[in-house]
Amino acid sequence: MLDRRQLLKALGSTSFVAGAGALAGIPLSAAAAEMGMLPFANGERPLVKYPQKRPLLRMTTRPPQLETPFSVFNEGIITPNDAFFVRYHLGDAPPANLDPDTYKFEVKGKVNTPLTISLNDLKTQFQPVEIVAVNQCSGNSRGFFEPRVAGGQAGNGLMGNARWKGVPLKAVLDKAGVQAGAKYVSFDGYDGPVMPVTPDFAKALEIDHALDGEVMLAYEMNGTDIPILNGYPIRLIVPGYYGTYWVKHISANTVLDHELDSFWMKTAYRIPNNTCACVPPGTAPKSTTPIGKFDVRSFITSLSNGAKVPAKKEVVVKGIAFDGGYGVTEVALSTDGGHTWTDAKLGKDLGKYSFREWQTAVKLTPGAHALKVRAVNRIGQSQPMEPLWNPAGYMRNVVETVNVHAA
Ligand SMILES: Nc1nc2c(c(=O)[nH]1)N[C@H]1C(S)=C(S)[C@@H](COP(=O)(O)O)O[C@H]1N2
Ligand SMILES: [Mo]
Repeated sequence: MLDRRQLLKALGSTSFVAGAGALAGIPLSAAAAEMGMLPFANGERPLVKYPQKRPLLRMTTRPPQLETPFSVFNEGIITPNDAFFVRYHLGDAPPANLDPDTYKFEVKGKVNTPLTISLNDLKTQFQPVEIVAVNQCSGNSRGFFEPRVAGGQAGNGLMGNARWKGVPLKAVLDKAGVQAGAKYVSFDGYDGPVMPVTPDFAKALEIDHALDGEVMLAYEMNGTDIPILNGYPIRLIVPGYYGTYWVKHISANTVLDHELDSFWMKTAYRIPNNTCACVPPGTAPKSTTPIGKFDVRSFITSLSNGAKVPAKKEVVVKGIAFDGGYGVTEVALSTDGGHTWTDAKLGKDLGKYSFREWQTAVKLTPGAHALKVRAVNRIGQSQPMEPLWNPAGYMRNVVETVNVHAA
């Protein structure tokens, strides 16, 4: 096993691959030889093994950005830490010097008592809570956009579901004493840009959201330390909201009496300001608003496109569904391209922010079948049959199709 300090050193070095490759037991160059294929033009990605990770589909090298191979989602509804996707914006990530003994973050701004909290303080001075919640990048599935759009060309693997343990942000803010007139809380992490002109990554939530008791400063993921690449030692959990708000390696929480004037709030991560968050393909929205909660999604995980299945025999089809936290109440499967639908059986409920497993048995006549899956949540939101489009390639949630051949 690698020592944590060695890992931190390797991950923090500017030449990540060289640094990590120098560590004993990580056959980086050998693992990188294998290729994965995402189902769109230019979808070839090397499967690369990073520290604390199994081989994942590498999107970029600096910063490391890794996509989860889709087959992982058929292994169970909790995504293992070593398979969880990795997304960063800035070249200098992950940060160096994440020493658990000296790590601390600040609580400042419009508070009565500014605080500096160490990792040990967070673990020992507050009551811990747990929640199972999906983290999904706004640009998950961007590679499927037609016409194509700029940004990380991801398949469906920029999502994952984990059990997070930590302290409600509310408990920490209450201890500092939020002052009257507070409107937002902004979050900063220890990673930074390589060039001073690049805007640092910072995000903000409205004060009521930050104080809802669910937003969490997490220090454990699936019963163990959060992997370095997923925000060690402390990251923000914003259940139901896109990953952009889930700031990693938290360095400061700042209570503001005004909107955060950051590139990452004002320019990036905005969606068309309408109910579908969409515009006609190739056009620009008239006005935009910050991205918020997940829309409803569902996937078949047990069969992949082009699969051969036995005809006239029961085949169990299974998959996952999730939404922005109202809870999935219904999943239906079609074996005839969406003409008729059969309700699937929902699996164990790990909470309204978790993946929900579903399954149903089908019998197929010999020949080609387009299997489609569609979920509905507690407030009746569902998925469109045709993909919606927006210029940033966010929030894809079309009814997915898996083409199989029964014989
Ligand atoms: N410090 C920091 N936190 C960050 C980011 C970042 O670049 N720096 N990217 C965000 C984005 S856009 C996403 S989708 C999630 C991804 O979380 P993961 O890498 O643990 O999967 O982290 C978020 N938190
Ligand atoms: Mo993201």
